[in-house]
Amino acid sequence: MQTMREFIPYNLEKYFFLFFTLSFCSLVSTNEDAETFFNQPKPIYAKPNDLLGWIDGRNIESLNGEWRYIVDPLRNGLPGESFFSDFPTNKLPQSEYELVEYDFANAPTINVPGDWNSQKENLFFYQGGVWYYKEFVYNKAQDEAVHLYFEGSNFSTKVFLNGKSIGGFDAGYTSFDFEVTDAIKDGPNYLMVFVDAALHSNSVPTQKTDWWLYGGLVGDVLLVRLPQAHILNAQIQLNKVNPKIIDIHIIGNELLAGESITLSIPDLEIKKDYSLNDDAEARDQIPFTGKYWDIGSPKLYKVILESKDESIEESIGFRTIATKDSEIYLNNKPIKLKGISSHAEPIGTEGFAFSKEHFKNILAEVSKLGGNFLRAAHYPYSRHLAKEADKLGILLWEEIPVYWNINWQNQQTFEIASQQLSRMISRDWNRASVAIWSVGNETPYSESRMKFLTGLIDTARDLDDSRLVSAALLGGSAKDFQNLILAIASLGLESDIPTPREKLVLKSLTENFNLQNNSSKGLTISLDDPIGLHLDIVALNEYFGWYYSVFLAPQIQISEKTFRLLMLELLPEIRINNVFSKPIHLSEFGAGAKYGKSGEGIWTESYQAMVYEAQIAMIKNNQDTIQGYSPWILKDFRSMMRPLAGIQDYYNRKGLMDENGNKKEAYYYLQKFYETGQ
Ligand code: GCB
Repeated sequence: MQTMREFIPYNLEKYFFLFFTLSFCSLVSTNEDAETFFNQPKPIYAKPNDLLGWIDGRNIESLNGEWRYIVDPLRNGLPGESFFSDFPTNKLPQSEYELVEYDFANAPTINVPGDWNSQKENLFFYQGGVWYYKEFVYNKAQDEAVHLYFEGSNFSTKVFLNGKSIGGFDAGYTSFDFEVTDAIKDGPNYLMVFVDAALHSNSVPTQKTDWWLYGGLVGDVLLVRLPQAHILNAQIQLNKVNPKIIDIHIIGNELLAGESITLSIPDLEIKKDYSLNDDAEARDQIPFTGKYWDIGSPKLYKVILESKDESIEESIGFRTIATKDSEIYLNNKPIKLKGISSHAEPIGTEGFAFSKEHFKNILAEVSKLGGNFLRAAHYPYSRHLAKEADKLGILLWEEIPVYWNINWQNQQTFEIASQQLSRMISRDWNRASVAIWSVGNETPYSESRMKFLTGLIDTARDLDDSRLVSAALLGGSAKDFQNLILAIASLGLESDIPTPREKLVLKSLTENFNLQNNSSKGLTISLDDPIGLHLDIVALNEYFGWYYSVFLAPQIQISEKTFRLLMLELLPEIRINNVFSKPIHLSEFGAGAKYGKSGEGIWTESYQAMVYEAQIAMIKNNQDTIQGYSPWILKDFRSMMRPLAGIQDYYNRKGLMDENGNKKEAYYYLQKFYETGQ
């Protein structure tokens, strides 16, 4: 049977619909054909290409700047979504009598790159759909391939050029590009991008995160002009095992198969020709005789790749990063990662960080702190982060937003996470600064989580075996918490902190557990999350000085104050090891403090400083096992989970500085430790 959808010409359909629904509502709703009014076929969006690497070395035209935008919470304008779903056609009324219910030419403007939440007051909490619109002129060149490159778009994106669907991509924070050679016109063009910031149970991340879910085109939008046969990417890094060898892997698009590519590194007097095989790839190993990229002396070499039609270049540093037993080695020398964690938020400005300057400033703070390492939590940042870190000689941990519990069993969820991981890697795999790929943060154990994470770890190793793989693991098994309670109880018995009533409680607790003559004070935590077997570094997020007291104190009926104060005494005596004999990194610890708050109790600068003092003492007592630290966090950051008025006001206050860069007391404790070891 011919359906109504086939029967009615597209443009007439919505008017037909209005007429019919108004007059024959009940009839229509029982008619099988009417289904098509409500469920119009949704287009299938093409997937992006394998990521173009070396993007800054290419012939690019920026489409950054002011774009028009229309907020579309009901996703009305999307083809297949409703009867008003023709936004991409950008229909312009030809007379005063024509009804078109959108108008991009007169819509307000917004800056790209940039999130919408910080640019528009009324979109501060907004997590829905927004249309972006940009006109630009393209001057066609013969035999050219043209790509549209998006550095990052949060979180689901659909791209239309001159009314034509180009493709879609659902992995937020991640770079992607589409070839648009057939859709782009010589002369004026219009580009529309629908960005939907809604998250759901199958997305990565899911709806609940302790950071601001900034929506929009949060990275550069670039037009890339390439020869039709072009280099797709190339990985050029020191061999992990033999630091006297550079591993070369050049990847062309299929038209480059059989063609020749010249690689040169002028400062090393290297010039070599490669003929790409049938898969348009070439691999080689060549001797390295130069100077290592290192912390504080970040030597970079200009590397050039040339085919007959193109020449691209990047600045690349050469170093090795490896682990042996429980130590980490940079260029074969043991190193401690003295770091700090961050979010992609500039210091002193609201919103999502995207520019070179933003990252230069963040990294400058790592140096001022005396650190050599930044944990870029919890998702990929702009490429500028690693480029700036390369120049400054600071090591990086880069991560994907596999955060807390996600839908481990869903194939689509895995697909999104593995896109985020593989694109982050293939974008940054020449950055000497990047030392660690992290596949997730605080993921509770389950069999399906093990399968999911080992899948990601394998992907990371397949793509790049020159770096380390880690994940920030959850601290505190039931057994650890029980031991923690008992350690607190025996400490409390000999301390003035508990009240007489609390002492009685602690006494009976220790008697029950036969601990009254226990001479060994302290607590040993042995990390044994089985995912550790697959990682190079076992990383732990622990909140001894902050969260644990909240739920453990009531369990043993002592006050949170008593528990906290005992905890601070116990902290230096805690020993941390792992059953895998691998290096341990403290990927998080910290406490909340409102800048300028003095007096007693939590949220004060002095309480936060006490936590840092105790944590640092603990680290010093664990020098043989703990090889790195990135406390939480450099700066107070926006979080929808943190509403406490007067203190948080939608900021997570665990920063060593507030959002404007004002340093809290704890900052100086960490700085002293990093600078003097004390
Ligand atoms: C964590 C999470 C981080 C949170 C932090 C906190 O363990 O990894 O995303 O922001 O704790 O402040 O609670």
